[in-house]
Amino acid sequence: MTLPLVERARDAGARQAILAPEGAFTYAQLLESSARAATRLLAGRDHLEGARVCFLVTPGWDYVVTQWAIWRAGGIAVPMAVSHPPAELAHVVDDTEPDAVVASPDLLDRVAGVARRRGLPVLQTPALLADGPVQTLPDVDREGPALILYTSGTTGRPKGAVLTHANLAAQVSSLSEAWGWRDDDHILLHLPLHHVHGIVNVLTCALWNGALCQILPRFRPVDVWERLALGEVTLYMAVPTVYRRLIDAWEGATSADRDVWSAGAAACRLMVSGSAALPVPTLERWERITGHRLLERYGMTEIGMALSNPLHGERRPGYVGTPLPGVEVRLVGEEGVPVPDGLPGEIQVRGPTVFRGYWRRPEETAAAFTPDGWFRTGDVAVVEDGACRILGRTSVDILKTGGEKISALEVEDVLRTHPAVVDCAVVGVPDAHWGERVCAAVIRDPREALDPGELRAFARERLAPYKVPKDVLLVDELPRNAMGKVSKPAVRELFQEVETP
Ligand code: MLC
Ligand code: AMP
Repeated sequence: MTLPLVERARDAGARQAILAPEGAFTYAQLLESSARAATRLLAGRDHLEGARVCFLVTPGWDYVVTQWAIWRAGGIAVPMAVSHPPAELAHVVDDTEPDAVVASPDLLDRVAGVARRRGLPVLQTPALLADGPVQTLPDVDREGPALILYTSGTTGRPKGAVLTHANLAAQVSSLSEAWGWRDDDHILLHLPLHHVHGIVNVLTCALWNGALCQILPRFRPVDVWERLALGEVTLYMAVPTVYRRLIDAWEGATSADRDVWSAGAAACRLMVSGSAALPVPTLERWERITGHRLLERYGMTEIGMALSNPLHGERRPGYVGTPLPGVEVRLVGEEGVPVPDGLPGEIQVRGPTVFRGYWRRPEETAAAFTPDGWFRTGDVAVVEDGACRILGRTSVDILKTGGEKISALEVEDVLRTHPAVVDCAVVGVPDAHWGERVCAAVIRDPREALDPGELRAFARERLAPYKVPKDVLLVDELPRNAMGKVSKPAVRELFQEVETP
């Protein structure tokens, strides 16, 4: 059958869909261009039959057309991060075993090597989007996989979370209802387009609703303020670090700019924060500057969004609200039974928004669910006066920095491959700017020289930039508990805590 997203785009026809560095485009143009690109991807076949297509494309029109083309051809879209070095991209390509790789010309170098080693064709976006014939496109199974998003877990390298078309439809329907999406909405998008936040909450929600999505290729605070200042943007969504940077930029601006920026932002109908805990001082400063009380919500790659403060009604600072429409949420204690209000429990989620499983990892998928089908998030929360407050995570080895999830163990594994590193421990240290700052305590081989800057450069070649420890401390030994296990809380104390001003 035709995907509901595509059906709905037909209804939106002449409306503007995308405003991007490449220009302004209607829904009709999106349908036409993605049909042409789908035909190219099919290369004479009737259906991609769930073949993976990895794409490394600069956020903008080309990105959207590529993603829709993969879906319309019956493939699984695997968006890759434009900030990642070749080693991280190679992991995604090796793990998904795609049929083809699509790349923007200026990003081609990063994936050309792995594609060549695997004998994969690389299509560049100008060729993919060029004029050409359109064939009859296949029926796409709504229950079939649509998207693989890579996410860090406690063990090993990042895993691919498989979301079906039905998952995506359930997620966008839920958010559309909860946040009152309309076809005259206009949203600004600068979040990375390899995560659920940017892809689902912003881009796909906009296109599902016949709204306009304005894409900035990267985040620059002044660019965002200048767009908001025009008073045309109705919706804005970002992570707490972004709000913090926007506040800093506003505070550094002239009073004339401040007035125009604040007035424009006030014209927005809704501003949302998520992907990490929103510090109450950030919420309060943003409210003073723009008049908006940020709507904080809670989600995860594997489940989309689960909890949200209300569109209308009280948004309590420090709380993430109540379950979204169609999402079942419960808090479960250590004994595996739901806890009453007021007691902490792990957030578990069930329903049509929850992903199908990790790509080709049946054991990890099985371990992520309870026997009766609830997804274990690993986040701990408490219900107080009817709303959820997030207390933390069950694992000290999962960090969040600037909205990006990181496995401390993955970073440690990479650091240990450096010839001068005997052992190390990676921790997240509370940080006013990043939420948590990635820090590494390292034991050096006394026979080898090791400069922290050089170790960071070593890590930068192998890991996404946000995984590279910001602070590296050389130590003689790592603090251990009575069992001889490294004590992460004690490691954290080795790093000076940065005070929130
Ligand atoms: C960049 N850097 C980071 C970082 N992003 N360091 C720690 N954490 C991050 N998130 C590093 C860069 O490598 C660089 O290091 C230095 O910080 C400055 O880089 P920058 O170029 O100025 O950063 P910028 O591009 O502005 O990125 C910051 C950011 C970005 C906050 C805008 O990280 C971002 O867009 N984050 C959002 C991620 C997101 O969408 N998460 C949603 C996941 S889904 P150096 O050493 O070179 O100076 C999810 C589910 C849900 O969580 O609920 O939504
Ligand atoms: P990811 O795996 O990148 O999708 O990140 C999901 C994680 O982000 C969740 O498991 C939470 O730990 C965290 N998170 C998302 N939203 C919030 C929020 N509003 N408050 C606190 N943590 C959040």
